Amino acid sequence: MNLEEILKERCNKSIKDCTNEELYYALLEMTKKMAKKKESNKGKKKLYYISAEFLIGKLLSNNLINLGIYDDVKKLLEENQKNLSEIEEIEPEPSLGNGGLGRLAACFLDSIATLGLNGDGVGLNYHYGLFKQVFKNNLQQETPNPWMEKESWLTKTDRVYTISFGGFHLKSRMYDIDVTGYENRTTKLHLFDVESVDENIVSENNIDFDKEDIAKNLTLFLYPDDSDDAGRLLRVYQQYFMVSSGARLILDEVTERGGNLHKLYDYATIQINDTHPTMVIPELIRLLMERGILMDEAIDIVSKTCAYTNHTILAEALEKWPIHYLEKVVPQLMPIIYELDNRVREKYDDSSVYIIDAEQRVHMAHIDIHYGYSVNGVAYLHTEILKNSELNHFYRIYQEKFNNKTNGITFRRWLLHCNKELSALMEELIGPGFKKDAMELEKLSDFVEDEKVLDRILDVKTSCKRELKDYLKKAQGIELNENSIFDIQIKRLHEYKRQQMNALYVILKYFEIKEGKLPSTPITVLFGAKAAPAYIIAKDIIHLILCLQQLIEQDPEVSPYLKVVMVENYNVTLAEKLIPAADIHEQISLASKEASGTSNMKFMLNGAIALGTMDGANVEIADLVGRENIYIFGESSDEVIEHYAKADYVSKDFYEKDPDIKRAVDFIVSDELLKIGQKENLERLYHELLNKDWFMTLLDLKSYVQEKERAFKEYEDRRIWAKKMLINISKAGFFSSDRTIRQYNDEVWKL
Ligand code: 26Q
Repeated sequence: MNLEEILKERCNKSIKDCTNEELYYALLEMTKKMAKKKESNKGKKKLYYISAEFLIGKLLSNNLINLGIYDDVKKLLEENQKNLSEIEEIEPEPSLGNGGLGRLAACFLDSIATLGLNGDGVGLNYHYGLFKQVFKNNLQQETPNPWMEKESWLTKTDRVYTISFGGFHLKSRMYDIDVTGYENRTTKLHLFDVESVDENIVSENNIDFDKEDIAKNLTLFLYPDDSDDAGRLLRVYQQYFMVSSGARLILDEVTERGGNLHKLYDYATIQINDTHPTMVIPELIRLLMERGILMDEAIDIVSKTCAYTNHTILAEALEKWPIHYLEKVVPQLMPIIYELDNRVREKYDDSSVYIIDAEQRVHMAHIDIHYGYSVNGVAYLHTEILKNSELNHFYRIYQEKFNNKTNGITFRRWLLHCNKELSALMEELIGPGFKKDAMELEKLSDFVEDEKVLDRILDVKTSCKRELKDYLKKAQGIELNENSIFDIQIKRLHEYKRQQMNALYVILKYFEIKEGKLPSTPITVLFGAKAAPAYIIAKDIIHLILCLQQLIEQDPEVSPYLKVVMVENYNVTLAEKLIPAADIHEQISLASKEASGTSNMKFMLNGAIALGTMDGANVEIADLVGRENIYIFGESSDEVIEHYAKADYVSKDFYEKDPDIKRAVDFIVSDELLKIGQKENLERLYHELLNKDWFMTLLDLKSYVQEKERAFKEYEDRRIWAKKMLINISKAGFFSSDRTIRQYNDEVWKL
């Protein structure tokens, strides 16, 4: 199949005469056909990576790279005066995830395919991904984000199931997306959808819809990672729909392959991505019993088949469903859940490990830990905290189940695709081997004293900054100065991630500039973040940042030296443009709260230097690059955990004893800002910081400011900085998701 033939059939035109849109759909068709022809692994045992989110991002360019035809296609288009980057713009981004957890699942599929493992993804086909963010009056508004068009990466299959809920049934159909591996096999992402879904109940500029009409709405929306009560019930419907469809698929495939359900674990292993798919455990037990297996054995079989990954220690993020929700949505599972709980109660005299608590809530993680064979955290520190504090009572019972799998990222998307210039330079220096074996990046350390190489690395960075500048100018009307320092914080808006601390730094810098203390190099602080629609304080923080952006923009005394930019609708596509352009990346979560982080790895790979706390995978990055090649500040996770235990952190004390902190916090409700922003939002945020500050912003503010100033100062010696960049890149190999997946396979899945 070649492009010309496809175009002839589709619109009877030559490449030259086609619009970019016609070319995009032809390339989509061509790529889909090529991916379908690829082999997949048909080994005896298969992994099912089941996840409520797969944040796959745009697929065209990545698929062309993985199929090994990117350069040829680009050349062919160029010969016909067409530009592949412009064609890529046509593709809508499938935003089928909130952030890290969903993006991780997508990176994992890429690595599973690249390593040629027998493993598929199982999830839901949301018609609207995560909401689209628009700014109006310096406030976030949410609008629907459709991504499915007449033609998309989805292929409709014949697999249909009837899924029963309390009082009604729904028909489920499976759609597939082929996931290409780098110059290797493909695997599949199976996304289930309700046949009766109805997009007509969604209006164009509002994400409210009839939450009661489950048959029409079940797969319409992906839930933001924090939600109101009406939404929560629908989330249970979504979860059960996903796991019941998935469980049947698994049992059917095992049977089709001639497998023996009594030995299900020899044919299948199920990785449960956080607690969202936990109901797969009771559902599989139920289905096995329906097929004649007795309860004892069914529980035993399933316990040897399922493995659980934990992505958070935030208590409020651990799912606990009220029993009456489950009684209403999935009454058929309740006898099994009661039985699972009873068995725990008979064996252990510790109410903290019960499945059903005294308030009649079902703790989903507890089901996973008791009735799965593996429990893993997503970075070294995170797993240690799980073992020693958060899940300590479980660790004492099941030491052998606990293991760490430090997250990783696919280098295909986060280097080869998003930073072609850097990738070409690497190839010139150390050959192409790093594309398949990321550890080969270590060879770059031979060049740390080579001034020519160091200068070229700086040139590549400037070129990426220029590219971002051009893009943001065109797409969002934003003006950037490529000769300023690009200091970037991109991630979901959460108080624990402390975007508010970065904003307070901006305020302090604004004061300094007003007082005539000018930075040697201008500074651009870039943010990208969506707040869950019901997360009030998170939205107030966005408001503060947008107000600061406007204040500084309008002030000719300050704007030449300092710029604040919050990009609109931060998503994977924007990340691919922002990350290569970063000089400094902010990883400033309150220590112990960020399980891993994965953007930290992407930035490192693209030659940016972290400014961060000793949290999540930052700890491992610091170990690898050494303290002279990273900027670390703030209290340790042990210290923070102790503050919580003793309840001895009082933000007002920090505010009162330090005049700089006081002045910065007071500025949130100053006349200058109130003229620009909304009194209600700014005052609420001010009071929150002063009286609650649950994530201890003021605790680390001083050391943060100090370390950031040190970073800016060291930036001035360009060669020394370039050396830090090169060392960061050379040590990034460990964070390839190929390594992570190999470890999962060797230690957990054993495919
Ligand atoms: C729960 C209940 C109701 C509605 C939504 C949710 C929900 C949805 C998504 C809860 C959590 C999430 C996503 C969590 C997440 O992205 N966690 C991140 O996972 C990354 C991959 O392991 C880590 O790197 C991050 O540190 C972690 O925050």
